[in-house]
Formats: sequence, C-alpha cells, structure tokens
Amino acid sequence: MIRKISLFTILSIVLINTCFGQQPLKLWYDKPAQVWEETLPLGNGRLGMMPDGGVASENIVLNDITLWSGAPQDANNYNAYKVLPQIRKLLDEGKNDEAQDLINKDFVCTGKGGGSVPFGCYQVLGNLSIKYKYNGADSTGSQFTNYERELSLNKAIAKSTFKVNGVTYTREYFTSFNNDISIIRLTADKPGQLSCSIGISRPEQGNVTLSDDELQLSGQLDNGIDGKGMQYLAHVKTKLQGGTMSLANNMLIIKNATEAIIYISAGTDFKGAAFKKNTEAILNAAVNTPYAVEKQKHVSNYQKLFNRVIVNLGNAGDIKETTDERLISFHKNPASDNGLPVLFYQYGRYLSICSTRVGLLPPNLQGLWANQIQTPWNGDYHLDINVQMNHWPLEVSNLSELNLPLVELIREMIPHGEKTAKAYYNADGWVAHVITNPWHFTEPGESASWGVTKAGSGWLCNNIWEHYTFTNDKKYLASIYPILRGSALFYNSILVKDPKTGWQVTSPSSSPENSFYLPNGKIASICMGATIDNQIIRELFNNVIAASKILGKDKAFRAQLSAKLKELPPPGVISKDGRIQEWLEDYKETEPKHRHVSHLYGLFPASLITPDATPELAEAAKKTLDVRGDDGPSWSIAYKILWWARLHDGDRAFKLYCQLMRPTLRNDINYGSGGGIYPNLLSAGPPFQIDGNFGAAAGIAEMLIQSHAGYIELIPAIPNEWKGTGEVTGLRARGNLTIDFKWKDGKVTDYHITSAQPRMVKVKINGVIKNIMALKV
Ligand code: FUC
Repeated sequence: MIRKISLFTILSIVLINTCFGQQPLKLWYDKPAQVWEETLPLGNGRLGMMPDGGVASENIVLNDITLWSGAPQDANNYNAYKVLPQIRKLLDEGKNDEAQDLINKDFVCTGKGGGSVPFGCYQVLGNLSIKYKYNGADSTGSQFTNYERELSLNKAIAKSTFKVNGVTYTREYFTSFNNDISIIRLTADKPGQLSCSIGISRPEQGNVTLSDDELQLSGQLDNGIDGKGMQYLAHVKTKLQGGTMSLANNMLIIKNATEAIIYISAGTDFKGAAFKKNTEAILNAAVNTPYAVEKQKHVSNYQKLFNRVIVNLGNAGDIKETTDERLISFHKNPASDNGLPVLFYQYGRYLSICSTRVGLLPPNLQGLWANQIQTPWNGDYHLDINVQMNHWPLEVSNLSELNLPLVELIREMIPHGEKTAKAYYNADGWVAHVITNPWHFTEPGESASWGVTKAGSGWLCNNIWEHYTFTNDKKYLASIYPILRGSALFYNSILVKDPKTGWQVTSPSSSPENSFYLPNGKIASICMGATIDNQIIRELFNNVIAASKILGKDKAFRAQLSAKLKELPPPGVISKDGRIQEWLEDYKETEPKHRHVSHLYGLFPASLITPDATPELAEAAKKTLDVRGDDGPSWSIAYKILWWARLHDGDRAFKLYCQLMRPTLRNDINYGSGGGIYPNLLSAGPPFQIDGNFGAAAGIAEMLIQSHAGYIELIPAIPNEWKGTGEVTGLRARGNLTIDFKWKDGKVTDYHITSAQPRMVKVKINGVIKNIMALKV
C-alpha cells in the first residue's frame, strides 16, 4: 500500500472537520466555579493559572512548575549495607517480619527523608484576587445573566462572559507560549464600565509590595536547613484602554476602563539566579507586544504541538450540554457520546503540553497545578507508578519531546543514586526507590512497608527506553546508554540466589505498597524477588543488550547480562488459582483488591506478556485483574484500561474508562476505591492527581493503536461503542512512524504510514499481518 501522505492528511483533516462534524474541543460551564476542582487549568509548561471566573470577585490560582521548598539533601544511611547480609539471611529463613523490623531500624533513609523539608513540597505560587465593581443598580454583579465559562483546547485559552446591568463583560486568560507570561484580558462592551481592584497573596512566605505601577509578590521558601530555600518573584502589571489605574493598600485599583490587560510575570531561582531580571524583562516584552499579536503567537506556538493529532470516534454527543452535565450523562449512558472520550483524550494531550517543557521539570503528581502549600504527597515524583504513568501518552500521541524533562531529571539523579547504591547495597551503578523530587532524592522512604521498593530506577529506564523505540534516535540512545547501563549494573550486582528456586532475585524486595500474610499469620511487605522486580530486571537487561548492540559497544557487559538473564525468574509465575503471582511465593495478600497491580508490569508498560507470545500468562493476567476488581484511585483504574487494551479486550477497557469517568467532588485522601473525574475533567484519586488523566489518555490511544509486539496493530482493542466509524491522524508507532487510519463497522478501511526513511514495516490489519512500505512524508 503506497500512497501519498500529504494528500491523505489534507483529505483526512477536511473530512474529519466536515463529514464527521468535528466539534470544537472545549470544556464549558454556565456558572462560575465554586470549588477549585471546577476551575480550568491553563499552563505553558512553566506557569500555571486556574481562574474561577467569579462575577463579584474572582480567584486565580497561580503556579510555577519549579516552586519547591526543601533542598538537596543526603539522607543516605551509609551504614545500611552492613545489615544487608543479616536482612538477607532472615529472608532466606522465611523470617520476613524480622527482616522488615531490621529494615525499619537500619535500612531506611535517615532523618525525615520524604516526609517534610528538606525533601520539600511543590507549592502554590499565589492567588490573584480581583474584586469587581459594576456601574448601575447591581453594583456587586449578583444579578448576572448569560454566563458562560470555557476552556478551548484548540487554542489553550480560557474565557468567561456574562452580562451585568446591560453590559457584556468578557475575560480571556492564557499562559502564553510566546512571551513566558500569564495574561488576563478584561473587557466591557460599553465604554468605561470596567472597575476592579487586583491583589495578590500567598498563604505563607509571601511579601506584597507596590513598586512604580505594579504589584509584586516575593518570598523565600523553607529549605529545612537554614530557612533560606528557593526564592521567587511575581510581578502584576496592567495596561488599560480608558479609565484610570492607581495603587492603594497593596492593590491595583482600576476605575471606569473599557479594557484592562493584566500581566503576571513570575519566576524562581531554581537553576537561575537571574530570575528577578528575567521576570522583569519578560514583563516589559509582553506589555510592549500588542495583545492580538501575543495571543496569535501563543495560539500558533501551542498548536504546533496540539494539532499533530486528530481523533474522531463518530457519534459526537451533545455539546450543548455543559461539561459537568455531559460527564453525568456520559456516565449514565456511555454509548450516547463518543465525543467525550475524544475530548478527554485530547485534554490529556493538552495537559501534557501545558504542564511540562523541554529544559524544565516533568509534570508532578498534580501536573503543574496546586492550590495549597502542603500539596498532597508533597506533589512529588512517585516512582512506583505515578510519574511513569504521567508520561505514557506522550510518544503515541505525537508529543515525544515532552519526555525529555523526565530524561534530564533522571540524568541528574544518577550521582545521588550511585551514593544510595553504595550506602545500602555496597553495589555498583545507581538506584532510586519510591519517591524523588527536583533535588534528586534516591534513598529508600521512611518505612519498609512502602519505602524499600527499588524498582523505581528500573521503571524509569522503561520510560527513557520507550522514547528511543518510538524515535529511533541513536544519538539520544547513546546519551541515555550510561543511565540504562548504570541501572543494569546495579541490579546485576545485587541479585542473589533464591534457595528454593535457584533463581537470581532481589533481596530484600517488595511489591509496591502491598503486603501479605506469612505462613505464621504475621503480615509483611518485605520478601525476596517480588514479581515486579523480576520483570523490570528482565526487561532492562534485554534493553541494555539491545542498546549495546545498536551502539556497537560494551560486549563484555552484554555477555554478562545475557548469562544472567538465563537465571532470572520467568516473567510471571502462575499461582494455584490461575493468577500471576505478585510474589515469588504464593502468599495470600492482605488486600485482595489493592490499588497497585505491580505484577502486571510485564503486560504494560513492558511487553514481556502478550496474548500471542505468552498466552498462558495473558490468561493469568486476566484472572489477576478479575480478582483485583475494577475500582481504585483514578490512576489504578487508568492502568486497568491499559492492561485490558493490551489483552485485546476493548469492551472491558471501555468499561474501565466509564468507571474512571464517574463524576465526583471528593477531595479526601483515598487509598482504596472511588477514583473519578471532577467537573473540570481532572482526575480524582481523590484528591486531584493528574496521573489518572494521563493514564486514561494513554489507555484510549492503546485501544486505537499498538506497536509493542513486533508489528503495528490498528484498532486492536476497540470497544463496541466506537466500532461504527472513526478516523485518526498523527498517532505514532514504534520505529519513528506516523499513522493515519479510518475504520467502519469495526474494520480498518484505510490507513497510511509515513516514515522518515522509506522502509518496510509489519502491520496487522483486520487480523492479517503483512509487510508494507512506509513512505517519507
Ligand atoms: C502511590 C499510590 C497512592 C497515591 C500516591 C501518590 O503511593 O499508592 O494511591 O497515588 O502514590
């Protein structure tokens, strides 16, 4: 099949926008947000903004992805390795509980580790508050009409409009992808009708000052050492049409204007001592750029990423319903609205583009958006699923470069991870355990029950390897090879022989955050060779062997790993009741419905278990998921979408997707069941945790295309509801390939694959595998 991409793509876009009646991708509401979980997230990869759209008064939560308390610390216990032989001996003897006690005593991080400073916390930058005054009978704006509030995913612009005293007010908000600044434009459609006062504040460590014609918020966060942690500064300045601006009581007072543009330029000294100068320079540049030009450049820069992918699943639903109502309707009747999954998928792409940027930090537990000082779980980077999941939609969704901030964070972690490897295991290479932060924490966490899982670094290697498999970029591979090698070196040097099976395993080990009953009835988390460790090590060794061959280096190490591979446990051991065992021993788990299902790592993100190559393990994976149940925090439900997609059960994957789309406003901290979606379509663990958005976006993509099993498969797990007609352009497959395709009645009717270099690729179309020529664009 050889066709020209350019014509196909153009036709597709035209068709999608006409025949399929593509809706504008927007979230919209008919009232202001009452709670933060109703506000709409804007971001340019660094600065974030969440306006509530209030009429009488408005709060806009401000963020900067780099604003962290804490500081680099060394919480390694450099004597820990001395107790390692004793821990291992106890485990060999089946005394896991005693081994766990010893770990709690001598094998966790020193001091507070991950609990508080100096580990630190991702924090809100500040709150911009605007109090409006209306001319006429209704001076507070309590009688507003015609209210609409929206977020356009097509343009990355939020808007609110309403009428008070016969005047239509419009507000536009964007965090600019042109000048690196947040902008709000307030307008009245009648001259001189705009009056408001603007203040900025922060719950702590925030000084507000007036300087010339601007407001400033500045401060220094606690580093846990001498109090002199990260510094930040935010400028607020306005530009008016008509009216006057004065300063009083730490506020900007605007009277009788027709238009007011508010600029918020903010920055921190994270890796940049010149932040004061820079924020000022950015402010001046933005103020001197005409609004229309700034907006147009913002949109066009954003669209360079966003417009790479179009998805249409037909049966587009009722866009006349507000998004919160639409979510409720979808949850009641998922077959009625294929437009919502499209919106949700594209929202995932939008959130990725907005919450990270090449050269900065990866999205944290809340992406870029936090409204508190003490963000849940410090808003950190959890390494036992969460930060990895945040990156799963990127490659397939044609946003490959947004993986690079994670790659760089990992690269910077290595020197610290090498110290941790020595301190606890007297081992070569590097390791990271369960949590990290911008300060490169790699130590075990404070408690054996969760903190000693050491799969974190190996799991990160999966993400950075997948960036290679999708891009085929050898230069990149050469640059990450030392990271992969260092991780393999670590695992290779800590493996020990399990006396029962003879396999080479990790000891101590644990399966993320889960525990089990020992034969004596006691509960433990610590074991030897948890399945996730075995799978991660197998996958990593395979990848390092492949990388060293591609790069033509490291023959001796490659041989060592190849030999070791033969002694590793298989990718899964099937239990008596037909499930994949979570641990080497068939322990009874304390929580059969536990949110983590870490022993299915081999099914996704790894490709060690596939229905074709390992049918028995695939069946056992199904049984594992059935017993575990479909509920959990949002990230757990999202993960289950991905597993069922890999098991080629589109209907079950869709059922999980519908489960995730359960409307909620809960924001208590939840470890069990009950994940869902807030009115602003952000995912609730609860509380708000962005991994559910990203995991589900990856899940939707995985239902439409897969490329991990040696060939590209189109609509491998399409649910009944989406079979009718559908069309996709711009999704990516491993091997640096871009794919456009269409289907009807569950059968692919047209497809096109483009490659940077013309070459043969293997595809599975409507159940038949064939080789086709992929052409250059
Ligand atoms: C892991 C999960 C929790 C939560 C936390 C941030 O510990 O088990 O559910 O998502 O990360």
